[in-house]
Formats: sequence, C-alpha cells, structure tokens
Amino acid sequence: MLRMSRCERRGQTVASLVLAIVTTAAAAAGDGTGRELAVMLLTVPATPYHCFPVGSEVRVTLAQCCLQVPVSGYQAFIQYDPNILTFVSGEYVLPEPFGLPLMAILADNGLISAAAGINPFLGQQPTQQDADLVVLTFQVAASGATQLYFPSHTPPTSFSSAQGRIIPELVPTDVLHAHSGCPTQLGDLNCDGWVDFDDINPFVLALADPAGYWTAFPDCNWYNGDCNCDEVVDFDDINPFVACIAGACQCPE
Ligand SMILES: [Ca+2]
Ligand SMILES: [Ca+2]
Repeated sequence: MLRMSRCERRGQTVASLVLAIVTTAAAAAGDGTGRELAVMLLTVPATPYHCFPVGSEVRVTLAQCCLQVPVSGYQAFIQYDPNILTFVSGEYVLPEPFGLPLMAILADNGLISAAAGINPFLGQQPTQQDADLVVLTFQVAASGATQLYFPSHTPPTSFSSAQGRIIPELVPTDVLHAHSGCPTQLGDLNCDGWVDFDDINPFVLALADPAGYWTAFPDCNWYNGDCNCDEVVDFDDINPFVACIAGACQCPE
C-alpha cells in the first residue's frame, strides 16, 4: 500500500494501474523472474474536462514512482503532437533526486529527450524516492485532442540500477483537449454554481446571441453552454444541456 501513496494523487487511473502492477510483480516474485517494479509517468494539470484554451500554456510533469530498487539515473523519450502543442522549454527538477543533468532538454520533430543521474559531488546516492524529474512547458497552438506519451525508442526510456537497466511501466498523460475556449462548469450559464432551471434562459441567450450573452453575463463563461464540448454553442448542445439539467453532464473523452 505504501507504493500507492504518490500515485493516488495522480488519479484513479494510475492508482489502479499501479495496483495491477503490484499484483503482477508479486506473482512474478514467486516464479523467480525477478521483475522490478517501477513507473514513469506524465501528468498535466487537472482542469475541468482536461480542456486547455488555444494560446494558453500547459505544463507537463515527468515523474517517477514506485521504484522497487534504487536507481542512479534515467533517460526518457517523450512524444507530443507539434500540430497542437508548441514546445517552449524543458527544465530539470533539481537538485533531488538527480543533480546531474546529462543533456539539454530539446524538442526535435515532436520528440523530447531528457536524461539525468545522481551527482556524487553532491553526495547523492541511488534512490527509490518518488519524485518529479522534469517540467515541460508547451503553448497550445491549435484545437484538437492529444496525449503526451513515451514512444517506442532505441535506446528505450529506462532507469539505471545497480542490477542493470530497468524498463519501467510508462504512463502517458490523460487526453488533453485543446479548444478555442473551455467550459468551467458545463450547463451553468448564469455562473451561480448550480445547473438548474435558472440556466435555461441564459442558455437560450447563449445559443441565439453570443454577444448578447457576454454582455448580460460578463463574469460567466459562454463555453459553459457547449455541452457537447465541440467548441461552439449551437443546436447540437440542446440535448446535452437537457442532460446537464438532469444531472448527466459530461464532455465526451
Ligand atoms: Ca446556474
Ligand atoms: Ca457544442
């Protein structure tokens, strides 16, 4: 259970994945395969509906968790879609646990490489601690749905341990929706924090007269009426809006 603590805060998907790996590793220990448990994962900030407006910045964190044995460094290869995201910068998280970056973090045709190790001059030792390793900053360039992930690569994304290289379980980001605008609470067209009958007239206004809606509700969000999450408020949102009123409000993945 200890190994789940960090992954739990990164979402249920990761937690259940790690639980599955623990089960696998426990089974493997019995058959003498000696499989080592380790996870490398990519995360994006939690935003409503995983939506990021075009022009905004997105910070993606590369992290490690659940290491079963100490490691002295890692190399990672991360793929992104340059049609949707523009790479801005990559920064190592220093000095712990790896105080010695081994390369500059650069992007080449949608592929980012990073590698770092312990720094003996800082007295660093091989480590099993959960840690953030790299923060990548992107600007959202265009609409679309995308993920960051670890592609097949030679050499592979891996940790270095005293026993030899460990190929970790690799967890991509959630699907990231890049939109011209993002809902903050679907169906709440008067921004009172509730989705109810009081939202019907504002929804009709948002549908018929977007400029009039912004004038009437300058502190609310027209995109809250985009109940099917396709970046516009139009007739296709009527049925999803009715579903919102009934309590079944969700953007499609
Ligand atoms: Ca409301
Ligand atoms: Ca819509």
